[in-house]
Amino acid sequence: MKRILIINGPNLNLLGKREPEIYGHQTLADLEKELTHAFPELELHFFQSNHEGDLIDKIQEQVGTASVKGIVLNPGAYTHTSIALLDALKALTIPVIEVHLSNIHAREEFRRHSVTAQAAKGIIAGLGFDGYKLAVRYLQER
Ligand code: CA2
Repeated sequence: MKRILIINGPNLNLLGKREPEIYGHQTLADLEKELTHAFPELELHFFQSNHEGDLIDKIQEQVGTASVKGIVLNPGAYTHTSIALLDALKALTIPVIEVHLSNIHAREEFRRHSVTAQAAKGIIAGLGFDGYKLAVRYLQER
């Protein structure tokens, strides 16, 4: 069975609990439920951390193993700052799709640049949970 890893970065554990006007009313648990329901034929693994080093460790676990076919990554605010995360992503040979719930290009200036996108196969921003579904679908079909 095809295994896909979905990684969410800092503060995404707060989804649905604050700032619903930007991130909606649904929680991270809702996202995981929706994806699991939408892709019964896939083995989806979920990981969320507020810590840069833990995210890097999780990415490094995938280096040199063929067990995961691809990663859907929302790096949260590390998107805009983390060269360490970028370096970890560059060591991967599997595809990474970067996803953002909000349209980062329509927000504050500091959110318009993604440091990590350089290592991504593609990026999806602004489509909420649908962005994760499209990313998983892409990894499933490629
Ligand atoms: O739009 C996205 O998915 C972001 O990656 C979300 C990050 C933000 O820093 C990025 O610029 C864009 C923030 C994570 C969610 O933060 C929350 C804070 C309070 C309540 C709910 C979510």
